[in-house]
Amino acid sequence: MAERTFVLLKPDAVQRALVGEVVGRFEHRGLKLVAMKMLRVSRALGETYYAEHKGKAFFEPLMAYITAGPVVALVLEGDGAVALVRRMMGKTNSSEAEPGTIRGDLALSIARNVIHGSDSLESAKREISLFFKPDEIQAYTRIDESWLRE
Ligand code: IDP
Ligand code: MG
Repeated sequence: MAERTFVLLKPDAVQRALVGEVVGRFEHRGLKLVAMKMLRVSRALGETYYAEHKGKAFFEPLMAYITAGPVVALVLEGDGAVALVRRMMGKTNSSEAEPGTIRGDLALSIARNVIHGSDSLESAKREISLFFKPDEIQAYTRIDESWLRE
């Protein structure tokens, strides 16, 4: 199976109408969209999802942000998907993210940075299972797949 990664378009992405722009970048790069849903992150889900940041100074603002409005969760599939999505996202601190990256083109601050993407294969597995049931992930062949690699 091709590598899978988890992406969350955060509440600012939805409010700023950036969902199509960001999903389009992944589609155009060749990553396959295999799951997508809009939902509201509850406090409980937010705490589990961001457990690694519990106790940090920005944890409470982060909880307020991530639960503030609807989000869009995605699973993307492709060769090296985890690292590729991280590179396409750019640095956490959007004011330092390179132009051409999602954060570098679409955001200005470290706190409101549009997108989350898994930072490792292990995180991807954990995050996908937090947001999706196995039967919500689609298996299909994209019509351009034979053109994406030699
Ligand atoms: P990442 O999203 O690039 O993986 P993490 O360090 O895992 O970055 O932080 C998770 C999220 O917490 C960030 O995307 C951002 O929304 C928020 N965050 C991280 N560091 C800060 C900070 O110093 N101030 C405010 N928010 C932060
Ligand atoms: Mg992270």
